[in-house]
Amino acid sequence: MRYLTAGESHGPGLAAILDGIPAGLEVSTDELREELRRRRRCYGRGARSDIEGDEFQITGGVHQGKTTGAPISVFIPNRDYPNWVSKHAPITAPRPGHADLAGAMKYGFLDCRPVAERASARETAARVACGYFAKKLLQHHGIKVLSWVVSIGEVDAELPDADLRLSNPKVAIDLAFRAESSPVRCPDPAASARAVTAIDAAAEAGDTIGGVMEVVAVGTPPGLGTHVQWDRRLDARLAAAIMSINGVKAVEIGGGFTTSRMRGSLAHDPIIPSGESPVRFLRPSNRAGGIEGGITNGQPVFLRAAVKPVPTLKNPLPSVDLVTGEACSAHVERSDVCIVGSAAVVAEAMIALVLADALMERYGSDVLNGVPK
Ligand code: EPS
Repeated sequence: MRYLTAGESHGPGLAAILDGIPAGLEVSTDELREELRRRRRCYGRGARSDIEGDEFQITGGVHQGKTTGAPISVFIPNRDYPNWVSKHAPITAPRPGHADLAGAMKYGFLDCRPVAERASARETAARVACGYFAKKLLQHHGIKVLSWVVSIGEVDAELPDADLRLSNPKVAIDLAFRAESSPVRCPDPAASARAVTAIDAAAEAGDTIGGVMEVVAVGTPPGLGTHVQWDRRLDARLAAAIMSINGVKAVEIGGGFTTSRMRGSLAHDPIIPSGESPVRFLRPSNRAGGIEGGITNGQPVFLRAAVKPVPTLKNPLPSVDLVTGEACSAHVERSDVCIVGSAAVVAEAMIALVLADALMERYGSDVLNGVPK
């Protein structure tokens, strides 16, 4: 399975092509619309999320509500485009933390606008569109990808113990369910309210705020990914997929950094016979995050990721004007104050795309029934 996106933040729109979804998968435009809405709607997003409706056109690969096996193509027009067509809005004062400066140096621009336009997290709408089809394929095989936010700035949610979140699918399903009704995708209502206050305070100060999210795939069969080559290890592929999300600066799998402080006898998940014949294996904990040796082991696949604060600041940091070489303040424009909840929805899409790819690698077929249940 492979996919590409194209398009700029304020250009005519975003395009995505997803290749490798088998024929016969039932899909629905209402469900895809809802996925795009989940990404767009999150407290802390800027005015742009009110402008964009993320209406889309499916222009290939789906016929009468079912995939055909051909590449799926989706186009998401930008409603804000007409307001930018005649606007010449150069960015000559790169924003620290943004792609502006690194991109300008790489491509030899004195105006960072072309970099900023493509580096914009607007692009993640196209990834969520691709992720929808991957999620549907996984769902067909009993796999669900879920997410929630555990902290915004210094506001920590009170959640069930990490060991339970890692290993118990019911706990994960409940947390993700509760996250759906939070404005910041945080399952703890009290922390959610404090996060909203923290976002308002950051906005008031012309500042921005980051956070931490968790993503889990429940129902994952054993045997996805492999230890035999570094780039086919599933943990490497999942980490790369999450790290590619705009603003993500750290990824952990399972117990992650916490296990580094434990002795091996506590860090690893014992293997216990189930008492059934043929024997099945019980794992009383899941600090491995569902992956050992780069291969899924049948436990929930669990990731945690840190999202940095958005680099566009109303109260800007020092910068240098690329044209004059003089010290100045970084470029200021309309942006988001907090994107963590939206990033969690994008993370679901990215994880779904990696898992669907790995599932097709192992059991792939032109048609849906190629994968044993
Ligand atoms: C973004 C800046 C904002 C966000 C945009 C990402 O756009 P604008 O500068 O037009 O206000 O709204 O995100 C989206 C439009 C989206 O759909 O996620 C940025 O600089 O990354």
